[in-house]
Amino acid sequence: MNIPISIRNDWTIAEIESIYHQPLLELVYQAATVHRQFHQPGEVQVCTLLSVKTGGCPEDCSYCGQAARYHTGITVKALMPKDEVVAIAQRAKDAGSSRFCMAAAWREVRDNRDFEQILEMVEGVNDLGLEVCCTLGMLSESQAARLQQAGLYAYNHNLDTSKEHYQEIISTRTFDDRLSTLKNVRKAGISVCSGGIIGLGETHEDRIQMLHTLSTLPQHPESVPVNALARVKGTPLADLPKVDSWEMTRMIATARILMPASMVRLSAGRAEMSTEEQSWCFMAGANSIFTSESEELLVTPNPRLDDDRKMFDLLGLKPMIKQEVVKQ
Ligand code: SAM
Ligand code: DTB
Ligand code: SF4
Repeated sequence: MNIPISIRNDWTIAEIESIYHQPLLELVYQAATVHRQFHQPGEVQVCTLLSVKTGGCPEDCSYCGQAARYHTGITVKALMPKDEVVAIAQRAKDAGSSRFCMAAAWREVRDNRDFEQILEMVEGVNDLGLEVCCTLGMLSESQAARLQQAGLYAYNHNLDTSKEHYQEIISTRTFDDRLSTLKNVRKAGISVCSGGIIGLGETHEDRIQMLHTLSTLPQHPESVPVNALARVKGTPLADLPKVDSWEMTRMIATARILMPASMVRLSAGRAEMSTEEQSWCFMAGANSIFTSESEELLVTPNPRLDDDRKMFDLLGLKPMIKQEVVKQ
């Protein structure tokens, strides 16, 4: 395969298959080469993730520890006060983070007081000079526009898996619902963050299909999180095998080649990976991670901030400085 010199939105399934199934070292070499054409390889974006509303979600996503219907023993928390969130964002900025992502265990945004509170949080975090991101479930066109007006930089909304496998994992909404929220986000001029999860019992073909959907969107998502299933006791997927880190490497490398200008985020799964295993993902083109003050992603463990600092020092990585925000 030729190394792309341009960004393509017309990838075929056959092309993606031949990239994905290459011998691993060839694949990583190719991805690392593409990575160097589009990015500074020594820079990794540090995104701080905060769960601003935890648990009690009405959806049935079978991987999720926050779905009300599974008995996962997590502590349910109502929407956090704005000042508390802004104080955490300030500390994240002081610790070197350039993006702050607020997550809520909602099916969708509703036009109510909670949404007004989220809009105030977005304004407050934006005023600190951080890139503000939210992940709140489904959004209408008008809600996306209001978030953009409040200063939202990016919106995270994952496809999770292929269209075909989606219905095995979630029954309370459809793959097309996900795509229509992404459309609303894009239309509002908000940067799109969308990726998926591996380890949900999907086939290689499902992974390829999901990457095909992402990489043939009219515009690639600016960020692509690649999550390994974080197995949560009490959820239907709790007993699936742990994702092998080479699978993460392969997925990240393929995403890097298909969407060369996007940020590819090594997301859930880092707590169960060694520094060596994570290094392969960085070599394969991952250039973004999630950190959190609580050392939990949302309800599952994430590496300690101190351990990440040591890893950055060891690998000669530095946190990426915030990109200039271009209002559209
Ligand atoms: N409720 C909103 C939604 O589903 O869009 C926003 C928060 S939700 C926790 C955000 C994303 O986190 C999900 O789409 C999924 O990709 C990821 N996620 C949730 N639980 C996970 C798990 N146990 N392992 C890996 N990724 C997970
Ligand atoms: C994403 O792609 N990964 C993050 C974020 N977007 C919101 C969430 C991962 C959740 C991992 C399991 C948990 O802690 O609940
Ligand atoms: Fe709810 Fe989001 Fe978890 Fe699904 S992934 S159960 S929508 S919090």
